[in-house]
This record gives sequence, structure tokens and C-alpha cells, in this order.
Amino acid sequence: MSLRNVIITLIAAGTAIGLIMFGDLYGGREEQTVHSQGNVKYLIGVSHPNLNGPWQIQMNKEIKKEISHYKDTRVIFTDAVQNDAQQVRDIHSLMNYGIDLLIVSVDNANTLTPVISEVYKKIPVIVLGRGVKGYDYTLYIGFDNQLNGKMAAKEAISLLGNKRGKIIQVEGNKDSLQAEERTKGFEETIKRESSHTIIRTINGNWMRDKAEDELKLLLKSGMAPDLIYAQNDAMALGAYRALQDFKIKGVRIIGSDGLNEENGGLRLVKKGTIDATYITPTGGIKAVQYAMDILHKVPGLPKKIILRDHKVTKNNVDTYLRSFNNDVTSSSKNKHKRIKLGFAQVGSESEWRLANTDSIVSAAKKSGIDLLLRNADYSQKKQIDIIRKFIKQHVDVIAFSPKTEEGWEGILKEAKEAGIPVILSDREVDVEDQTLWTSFLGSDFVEEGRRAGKWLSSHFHSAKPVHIIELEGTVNSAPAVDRKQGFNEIIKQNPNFSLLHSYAGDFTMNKGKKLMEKALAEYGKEINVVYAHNDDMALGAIEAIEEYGLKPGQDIVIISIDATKKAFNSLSVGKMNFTVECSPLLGPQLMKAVKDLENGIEIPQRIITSEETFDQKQAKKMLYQRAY
Ligand code: GYE
Repeated sequence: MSLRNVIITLIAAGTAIGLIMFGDLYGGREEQTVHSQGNVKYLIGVSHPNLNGPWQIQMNKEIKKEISHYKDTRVIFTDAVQNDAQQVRDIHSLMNYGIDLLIVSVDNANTLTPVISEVYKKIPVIVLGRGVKGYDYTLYIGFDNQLNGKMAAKEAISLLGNKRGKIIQVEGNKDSLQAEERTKGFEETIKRESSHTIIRTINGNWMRDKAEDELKLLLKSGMAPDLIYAQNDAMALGAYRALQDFKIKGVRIIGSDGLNEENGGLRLVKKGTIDATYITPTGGIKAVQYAMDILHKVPGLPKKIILRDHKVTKNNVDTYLRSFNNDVTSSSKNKHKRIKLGFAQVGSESEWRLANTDSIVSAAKKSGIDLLLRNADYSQKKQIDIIRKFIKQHVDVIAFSPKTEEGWEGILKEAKEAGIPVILSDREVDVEDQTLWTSFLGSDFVEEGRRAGKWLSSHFHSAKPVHIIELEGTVNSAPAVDRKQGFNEIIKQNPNFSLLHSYAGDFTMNKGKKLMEKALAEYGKEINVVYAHNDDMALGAIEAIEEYGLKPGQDIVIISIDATKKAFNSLSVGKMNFTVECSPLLGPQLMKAVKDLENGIEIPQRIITSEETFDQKQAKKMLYQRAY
């Protein structure tokens, strides 16, 4: 019998002995869920960095509770007890048990990223809560830690008022991306938006006692903070205890996690121990739900799920306590009423957009959702009018693809006042109040730009200068702004690369051709590369290059984004060199989000789609499989 079957048998037989034995071998602590007998189809491994922290314990509870709904699945937990090397060993041992999928919560991204990349080559990996570097995983579920730090800074500024405050920051594990990003968000916002000073940053390693001890040393040295920002509630409580020890009163304290348990953030705010906390969902339940979708090979799953965190202060803590204590699950409004979704499509400017519209229409039909889809013909004013009409029609949910990032506060406030949630599809908006929209569903455009730049760097090795023309998408649109940023981030690292000129396009083939004609007239054979923000403009550029008498894909390298079928045709015949996928097939995920919303289930703040890249060889092989 294989080791995997031994494990499954031991679990099914309800004995923990076998696993504790294994646990002894590896030094970590392990436990397993015991279910009734039954045919076990899947074995999931869950690797925790440390099951001492309250947030991690909550995550574990959620995973256990959710996994109990799946009778054909078993799960093995490991706890590295805050030892990074041990967590690597734990992951190896889980692999030796023959697990089908790994859920891993990461503290030290530097130590864990390599082993997770290795595992990802063999089985699906869900990274939960705290991130790893790069994209070597199937799905990341967490929240926006930089935004968490930014929100804490804004609360600190509000609590300190006009006086120049002295702040002590208590960080989590110094090697964790989560701590790094929270610190970045907090420090940048304090510096940019206030005259307060962060007089010291100490490391509490997520633990209450360590935070207490470190802070006592500072207070003993005579340091007198006006506010303490701790990156979790456990360390915030440690700070409180240190202040109490020195009989120091009036210092404001901000934490994060917002758990509803003894010494959890909700209770600490209720008691007035700390001034604010942020409910940061652990993602344990979603991790199990998506794990089962992955194991059942459900198509179109996202790459990243960013959960929304919520600020809790004395003004709203009772609301959250009531909702937790009533254990309100999903308060579905009316299960039988068909949902009405208003979608303000930005236009029909590209092949990508046509495929996007098709995906939304077909997914709505399959989901039994009444779709009102109106086309704004690439006019922001029309889009706003269409959304205003949806509000008058009392649709249940509004979704739209904002043409540009600016100018949406007004209409979004109208939707919010009407109590209609808004989902951003494929493009984001730039508004101060993040509660004006419920969720963003789309791609990581900055990463798309980086991928284009990275391929270019791998393609050009010689020290010869490489002159680049950039055909940008619509000015101030999220894809154009971010793809430019990501691409520049990479090419500026190579002294041989130079950007001859960037032309503002609008994602259309016609504009791509006209801009390329202009570039050829100005630079001619000096041009070595064209970087187009989408395939349609790249295809227009290819026509212009051929009419100019040069060979696209040979005389001039063509790289682009979207990965449409027409681009695959050009790649296959050597007229294009590389394209980065940006999936338009958002319909199924959009309808899932709409249904969850209507069933009272909180949907993630950001749902980032999973995408690949394609060179000529790959495109030739996959041409006939392209869905769009
Ligand atoms: O790349 C382009 C479309 O918003 C991601 O808009 C979308 C972009 C896409 O016109 O082809």
C-alpha cells in the first residue's frame, strides 16, 4: 500500500498515531481531520508557519469547518512552529504523503518561495494569507496589505488630529511580505499626508509577548509615543500591556485582524483597549472552496483573490459583534427572484472587447441572470448616462468597464446611495473612497507589461542598442497606464534599450496602423521593436510595416498584449514575436460574483485572472484551441 493510502487509511480509521509518528520524524506538529469512513478521493496538505497566532488559528478553524462538507476529501495540517526551515521540511513531508493539492500560508517569503515553486511544478498550490514572490502558484488568496497599512495610517492621522504626533510602529515577521507591504503603506501615507513622525519601528514577530517586551525597552529609555500602530491585534495588546506597566495613559493604539474572540481585535476595541482594528479575512473558507474547484478542474479560475478588510472602531464595533455573534451566514434576499444585472460596456474597439461582450452575454444566459447590456461606443459620458439609467431601472447589480480611471465619483455615489453594488470589469477607477465599488474583476496589467519587457530582455542579448516604439492604449485608461509602468520597470534595467517614442492610441487596429506610419516616417529603419498595448494596434502596425517595405517579426520585433486569435495567426506566420495573455473571458467569474452578492456572500475586493504568455512556437501549437 502506498504511503498516501497508509495516510488516508490512518485518517479514515480516526487514528492520529500514525501522523504524530510522522510528525515526530519531522519535528513539526501535525494533525488531521477525522471523518467517517468513505472513499477518499483527494488528500489536501495545509502548511502553517505557526499555529500559535490567533489569526492563523482562525484560518485553521475555517479550513477544518469547510473541509467537513467534502466527504471524499481528507486534509493534513502541519505547523512549523515559527521555524521557516521546518516549514520547508513540512512541505516536503506533505508531498511524500502524496497530497493532491497544497494550501500554504507563508511567513518568510524568501525561504518559502523556492520550495513552493518546486511543488507548483507537480501539484496545484494555493498560497493563503501571506504572499510569495512571483507567480509560481495556482491561486493566491489574501488581502491588499499595502492598502491595510494605508488605511491604518489614515486612522492614525484622524486619531492624532492637528498636533504633530510621535508614532511607534510594531511590525510582524521581518521576512514576511505582509509586514513589508503594511509598513510601506503606513509609512508612505503618514509621510505624504501628515506632519507626524514615526519615531521607531520595532519587530514583534506577530506575537504579543515579543511586542510587549520590545516596547517596554523603548518606554524604559524614555520614549513617549502618542500613537502605536501594531500590524496585528496580538501585538497591539502587547503594546497596551507595556503602556499599562509604565502607567502611561492616553496613547492611541491601532491593530489589525479583528477576530471575535478573547483578546481578539473586536473585543479589544469594544473594551476600549485599542482604538481601531481591521477585520482581515483569513481566506480559509475560500481556500477550501477554490481547492475543490481546482481539483475538479473547474475552468476559468482566477489567479489572485484579494479579500476586502473592514475598519472597526468604537462607532461600529457593535454592528460587527452582532453579525459575528448571530453567526449570520448568507442573508439571501429572495432566492427565487431573477437577478437583474446592468452592464455598461465601454465599446467595441477591439477583438478583445468583442470576446469580452460575448463572454458576459453567454455567461448571463447560462447563469439565469437577466442582463441589460448597453454599449457606450467608447464614450465616458455615454457610459455614465447608461449607468444612471440602470439606477432608475432599479437593477440589482451594476457592472462596467470604465473607459478611463478618472471621473467616476459622481455616478458611483449615485449608485451607492441607491444601494446598488458596482463591480468593475477589466478596468479600474481611481477614486479616493474605495467603498464606492464592491469588487474589481480583471487582470494585473502591470504584470502584463513586465512580462512583455522580460521577454524582450531575454530576446536581445547583444550589447547593440535596441530602439523601441510604444503604441499606448487609451490615455488614462487603467490598462494603458499600468502596461506602460510594468514595461518601463523592466526595460529601464537594460542600458541598451531606449524608447524612441510613445504614441497615444486607443486600442484600435486603425489607430495602430496610423501611429506606426507616423513612427516609420519619423524613425524608419532605426526602429527595432514595437511594443503595442494590445493586439489590435499591433496588427495595424504590422500592416504599416509591410506597406513600408520591411518585414514585421524580422526587421522589427513585434510584442503585444491580449493573445487574441488574430494575434496567434500573425505569430504563427512569423509576423509577430510575442503576446501576453489578458483574458476577456470574464463572464463566468462575473456571474459567480453577482450571484454571491445577491446571496449575501461578501465577494473579494479584487479577482485577478490567470494568464499565460505566447511566443511563435507556442502560438502555432495552440492556434486552433484559442477561444477568442
Ligand atoms: O487589452 C484591449 C481592449 O480593457 C483589458 O481594452 C482591456 C483592454 C484590452 O480594447 O484590447
